[in-house]
Amino acid sequence: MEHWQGISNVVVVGLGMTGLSVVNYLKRFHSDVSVKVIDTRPSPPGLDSVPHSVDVYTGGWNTAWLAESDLVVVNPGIALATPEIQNVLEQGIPVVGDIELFAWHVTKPVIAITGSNGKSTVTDLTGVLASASGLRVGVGGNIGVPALELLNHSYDLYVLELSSFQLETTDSLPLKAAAFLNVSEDHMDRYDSMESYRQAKLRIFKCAETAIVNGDDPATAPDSFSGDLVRFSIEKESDFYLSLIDGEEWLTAHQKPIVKTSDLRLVGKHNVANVLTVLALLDVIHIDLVSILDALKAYRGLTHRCQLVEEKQGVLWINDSKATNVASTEAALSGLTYRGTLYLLVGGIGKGADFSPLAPMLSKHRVELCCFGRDGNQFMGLHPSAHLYETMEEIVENIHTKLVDGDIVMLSPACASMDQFKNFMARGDAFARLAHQYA
Ligand code: LK2
Repeated sequence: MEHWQGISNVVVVGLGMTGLSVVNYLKRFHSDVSVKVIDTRPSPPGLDSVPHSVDVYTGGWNTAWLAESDLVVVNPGIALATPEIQNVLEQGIPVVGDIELFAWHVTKPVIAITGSNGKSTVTDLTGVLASASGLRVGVGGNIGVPALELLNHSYDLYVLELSSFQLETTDSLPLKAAAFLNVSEDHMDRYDSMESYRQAKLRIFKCAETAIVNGDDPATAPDSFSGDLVRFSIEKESDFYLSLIDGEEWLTAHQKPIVKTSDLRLVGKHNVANVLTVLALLDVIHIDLVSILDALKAYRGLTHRCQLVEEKQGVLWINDSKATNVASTEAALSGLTYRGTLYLLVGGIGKGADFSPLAPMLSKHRVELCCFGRDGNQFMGLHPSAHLYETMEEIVENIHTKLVDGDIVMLSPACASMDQFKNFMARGDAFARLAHQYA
């Protein structure tokens, strides 16, 4: 508890699920500190659930509270570059995120995953398989349950998905193993370059015993690292790689074939890389890879990730709402085959991305590009078929009468959702409802 010495006033900046988890954690485990909350939104999500003993300031900043604090806990949605936060740092007051508080508290082994794409799949599957091996596993962080909420239960192992924003405010997370899956453009509204985005993600290795990196994406390797380095690759021989044995693709761990690609329900090269990472993570914490094979072969992937939500009269409706950047939509398109037309729904908050890499891919598809949301117009030049709409509902109302056997309607928007939805999950649910309604 040495981290808490001399701390009596804590200010939590930014509510929502994460902010609320910080408040509840402090109330439960540090009841002697005074907790205040600031959220610049007039009525932030989670406001009703804040305990009465906690003072809340909404609709702006309370600089007096910040100046009097001994510790500021910031939400991942708030940039450290925000002037009010910079001011706090200049006063010598420490600024941390929820994951740093988790790090100060946790005593059981932790593994963590970051990357531009695939981190939720790797986190979820690692949790599923570690559970199948008999461990009590707490899974959360940037997906599902906030990390601090996991501390309310007794687990043998924690598996955390960490975003670059969470890593920016984390200094001392002790990790048995940390995996960095890939880097592609995202969050260019918050980073001034790809390199600063990459550097944020590399912080995952700061206190890691083993670093698991992508042999096919050198940007995932730390510039310097004193622990064990483990590589996965689908292109070349590595610790964990895809090898061809008698004409069949096998996922291989330390030269030992573990599972055939054709025995996995997850499809696509990116998913092979995801599974190789999971095998590497489990191997580092000494889970017998043979014992989890049945569970691995049965795994079907995440909700909102290339999920078939409706199939009627030969028309497939696919929810890939989790595609919040360009590479993610590219991955969804790369494996897709169909007889008819692909109605692709794109748009939302573009986060300063360059969408032009989608154009050459779209040109290979029989596609009708349906653009919506705040930045939907940014997709209009990518394909001659592009139409601009306000909402997904408007799109489906317009296209449903021409859908025929062999067509696909897919939401894979390459954008964040918060212009029209609470998050990508709410967007995916809305799409699934439209699919059921109009199919
Ligand atoms: O950028 S985020 O890590 N996640 C979004 C993305 O990857 O684009 C998810 C997009 C979606 O559609 O769901 C992110 C995390 C937390 C955030 C955030 C973005 C919190 C937030 C705004 C944006 O507000 C918090 C309180 C601010 C006072």
